[in-house]
Amino acid sequence: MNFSSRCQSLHRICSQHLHTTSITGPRLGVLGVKLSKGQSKSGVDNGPEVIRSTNFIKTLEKDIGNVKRYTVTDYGNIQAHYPEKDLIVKKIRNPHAIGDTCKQVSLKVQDILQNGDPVFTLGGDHSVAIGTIHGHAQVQPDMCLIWVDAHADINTATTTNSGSMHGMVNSFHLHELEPFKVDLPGFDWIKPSLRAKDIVYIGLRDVEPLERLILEKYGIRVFAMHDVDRLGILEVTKRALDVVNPRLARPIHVSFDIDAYDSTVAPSTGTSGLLTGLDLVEVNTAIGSPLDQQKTLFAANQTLLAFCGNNRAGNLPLDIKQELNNRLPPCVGN
Ligand SMILES: [Mn+2]
Repeated sequence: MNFSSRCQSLHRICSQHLHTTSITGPRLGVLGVKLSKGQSKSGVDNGPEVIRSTNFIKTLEKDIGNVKRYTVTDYGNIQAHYPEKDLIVKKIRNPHAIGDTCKQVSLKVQDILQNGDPVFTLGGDHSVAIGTIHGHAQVQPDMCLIWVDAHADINTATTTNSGSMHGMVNSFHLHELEPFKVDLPGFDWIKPSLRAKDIVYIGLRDVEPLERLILEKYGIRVFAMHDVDRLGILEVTKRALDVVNPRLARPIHVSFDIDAYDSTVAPSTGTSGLLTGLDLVEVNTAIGSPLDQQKTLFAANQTLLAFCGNNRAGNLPLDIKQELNNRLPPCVGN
């Protein structure tokens, strides 16, 4: 099974627990965030454009067979706000820019959710999730977080080696790490909104020693890449949901770093109705050969569609009963 059909299986499992059918189909809000200073490479701020260029919105609105056609609202982009002189505080780079931008992101995510649309946020680097998750939690305080990534992104301002804020996102969200908070310019607005039990990781394969310490000390559950290899992504996803959302009663935020994909394994997850926030981040087509770029964009496109229930093995037509009755001969031998 390819990763996309695995997502589809999960979508189906979750759909059985929910009433999902409606004539107009589900709604979806798309938001781009052109933020790149949470890490050091340029190009990732073009993520929203290049991901949109894969036409996933058009596909969701028109082409996915029996998966209900989505009503998509594109809320445009949030431009990063870069103060003229940013500070390096305790070796943290560009905190002011990231703090100010993520505040805008949080407020926009709140607006969109209150408008009734789940939010798919296109990064930008992973620091955008400081804003998306905060915003999501303000509107749906009982949400849980599934973090799909090669990295844990849970460094605090004191444990970080690189000083890059895309590796510190979850330390802003966890109550347990509040005592380690360092005052950074641009971050006076943020308060933790999750507990360690509300977050689960999938796909880790590059975790720093002090991050490992944080994960173990607070009992944060991790399904590393070797668990995905051993158990398969569908089983891992079921178990991960069982950790944070055993009755499938809580809204879900998935934060998906494209670097979770490696050459052999492509983890993903998907639900219907419960998934009210998704980030797709770190897509940087300024890196790699044209073929690398094409592959990355294809992965980005298929990931977004899979989270909406698309199956690369094919989707049955809309209104399947009528189609079968009208167009197909009866099945012989039954
Ligand atoms: Mn990340």
